[in-house]
Amino acid sequence: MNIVDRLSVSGGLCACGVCAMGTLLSHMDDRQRLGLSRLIDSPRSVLVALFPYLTGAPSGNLSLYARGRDYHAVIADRLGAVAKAFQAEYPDNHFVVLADDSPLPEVYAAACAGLGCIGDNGLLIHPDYGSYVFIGTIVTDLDLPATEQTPQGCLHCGACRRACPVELDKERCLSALTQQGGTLTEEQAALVREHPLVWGCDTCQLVCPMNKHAKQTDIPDFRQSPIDTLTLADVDGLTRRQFCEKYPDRAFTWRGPAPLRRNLSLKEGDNP
Ligand code: B12
Ligand code: SF4
Ligand code: SF4
Repeated sequence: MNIVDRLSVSGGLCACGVCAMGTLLSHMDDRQRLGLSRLIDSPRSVLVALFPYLTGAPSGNLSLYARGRDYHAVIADRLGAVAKAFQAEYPDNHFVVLADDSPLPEVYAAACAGLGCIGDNGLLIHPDYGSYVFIGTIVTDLDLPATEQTPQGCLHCGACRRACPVELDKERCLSALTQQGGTLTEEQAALVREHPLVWGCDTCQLVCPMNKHAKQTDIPDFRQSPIDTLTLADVDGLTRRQFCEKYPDRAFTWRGPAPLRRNLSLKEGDNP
């Protein structure tokens, strides 16, 4: 069994591939290259794994990505165990697990590893799971053959751009706006008030035809004890510590309760 199949089997993953570091480096700026050089000497290959997270109907006011266990922890657990096994087998090589907080342009890495296409909404779209996938990587100084396959591309149908409240302007993206701290401008506050969610944004994914028949995830961490909705009463009066204790291991806790309190107040009619 080759290393990609082993990653897939031992990590319980459905979609894995390899991107040659040389190809990825040509899409990285100096800051990203410097960040990578601090993590590993002479990186040669990037093993890329997708973690589907769709569990069911989209009702609720939290983004679909933030409803189950925090994906950073899920990816660290799963890819960490695989990297440990590889390390034992290749003691002279190095294996660094990364997810999200990573110098790698992960969407591009996943496309380069043959796992999907990049949609006009900036997201990686897998043929079966659509864009409802997280991306995790293992960077290694082992030379691995790159995966060669070209999945179906984005239809360029324009549905995501038409549905997006900010015309896919990533500087004004509602995902960022709902997660950032501080006071919002009037224009920003109006956008949040009209937005269906209080954390994250799924609009450009919900309208994407390539997500119409997206398969649901089998990963138990994303299926168990989902939190779909929060109310102001859930977060009001909590210190950051109390908030993190009340909602441990969730992707919506890292900024503390303030952005959620502000967003919920805007939507429930109070002055934040
Ligand atoms: C920063 C970031 C964001 C920022 C983007 C801010 C900005 N000004 O660029 C914000 C908070 C908006 C964001 C939102 C989301 N993100 Co994000 N994000 C990242 C992160 C950490 C870095 C991306 C980046 O800036 N790379 C560096 C720049 C230089 O790369 P780039 O080639 O110029 O462009 C990247 C992005 O700008 C983005 N992009 C490209 N075009 C567009 C267009 C729009 C409108 C937006 C918003 C983004 C976008 O995709 C490129 C590849 O990463 C990556 C993880 C990673 N390390 O790659 C996750 C990542 C891209 N995000 C992810 C997710 C899940 C989301 C959300 C779906 C969460 C949500 N439901 O609210 C939204 C989707 C928004 C969207 N349409 O892309 C996943 C994507 C999985 C997938 N299927 O592709 C990633 C890969 C994290 C992970 N490990 O799974 N994100
Ligand atoms: S909505 Fe259409 S244009 Fe946007 S990512 Fe999906 S297929 Fe591509
Ligand atoms: S996540 Fe929301 S605001 Fe951001 S690009 Fe997609 S639809 Fe637009």
